Amino acid sequence: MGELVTEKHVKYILATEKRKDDFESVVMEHLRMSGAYWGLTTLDLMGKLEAVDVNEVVSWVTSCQHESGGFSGNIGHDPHILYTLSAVQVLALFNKLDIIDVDKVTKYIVSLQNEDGSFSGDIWGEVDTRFSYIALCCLSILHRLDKINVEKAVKYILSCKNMDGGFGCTPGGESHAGQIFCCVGALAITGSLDLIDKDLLGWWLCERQVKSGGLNGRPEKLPDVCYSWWVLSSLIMIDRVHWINKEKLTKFILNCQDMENGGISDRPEDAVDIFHTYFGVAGLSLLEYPGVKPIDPAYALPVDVVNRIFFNK
Ligand code: GRG
Ligand code: ZN
Repeated sequence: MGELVTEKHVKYILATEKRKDDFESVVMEHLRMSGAYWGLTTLDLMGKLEAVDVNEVVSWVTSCQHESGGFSGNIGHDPHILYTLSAVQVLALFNKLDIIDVDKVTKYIVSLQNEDGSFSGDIWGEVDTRFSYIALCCLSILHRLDKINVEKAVKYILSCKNMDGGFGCTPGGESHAGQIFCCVGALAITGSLDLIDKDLLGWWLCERQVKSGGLNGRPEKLPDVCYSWWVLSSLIMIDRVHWINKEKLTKFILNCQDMENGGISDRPEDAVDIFHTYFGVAGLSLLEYPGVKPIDPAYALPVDVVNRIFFNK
């Protein structure tokens, strides 16, 4: 196992941001806004955000905003709450939130809340606790949480809680670490973490660590670097991170690096991608790996960015 090869990862990310015609970029076309958030947040965590052209990124983000107030994954695509959060997060990284019409974005998110407190992802109506997290996170960053019914939003999230302590995507849905991050994050943002049975959920989460040190997303599944984020951030928010072996997890993530060309994969020897590169570095940040900036487990942004948003520091 080697160290974190920061310079190689920086090179890999910068090249990914520029590529337009290979397989990965074609697959990424419609979700480029999230790709930008993953890549840029990773650069920031490694202290290398200045390597990108701020104006170029910001003007592209702006051109993805629609009349409804929502953002799309790329120019010419339809708006979705997923890309609206990514756009707001990218602007937050660059301290450029003042260039957007906050009321317009707020109106878009408010329009997606349903009578039962849940949120749809876009006008087509799919409901998922992912969208509850995104709505709450986005409005909180924009200081507009008071514009939705937070009490109902929290009630809906609690209706997705299972007997095992975990959460699913809708009521009765199987517990999955990704959905758990969304529900715990949403409860953290709304100051409702006291509504969670922390020991029960902490037990389910720490059982995600397998022999290799990696974490899986559900019982009997393979470990995957992205769960270093979904599981670890949740454990931190409920104050149970000491229930896993941090050293073994650090080693697992470092073993998933492409030591030659940069980038991190889902598990050792697999092909790297920008998504797992982000979750690997973000995971190392939560593990307090030296040289990586701390990340906020609820907002998924560097702590200094979150402090700037809420404390004007
Ligand atoms: C700002 C970090 C951040 C997130 C925004 C999009 C979102 C909010 C959250 C997604 C949460 C989620 C459901 C993550 C899971 C992603 C994933 C790896 C799904 C794969 O599921 P399976 O069943 O894989 O294909 P397993 O690992 O179970 O075999
Ligand atoms: Zn994964």
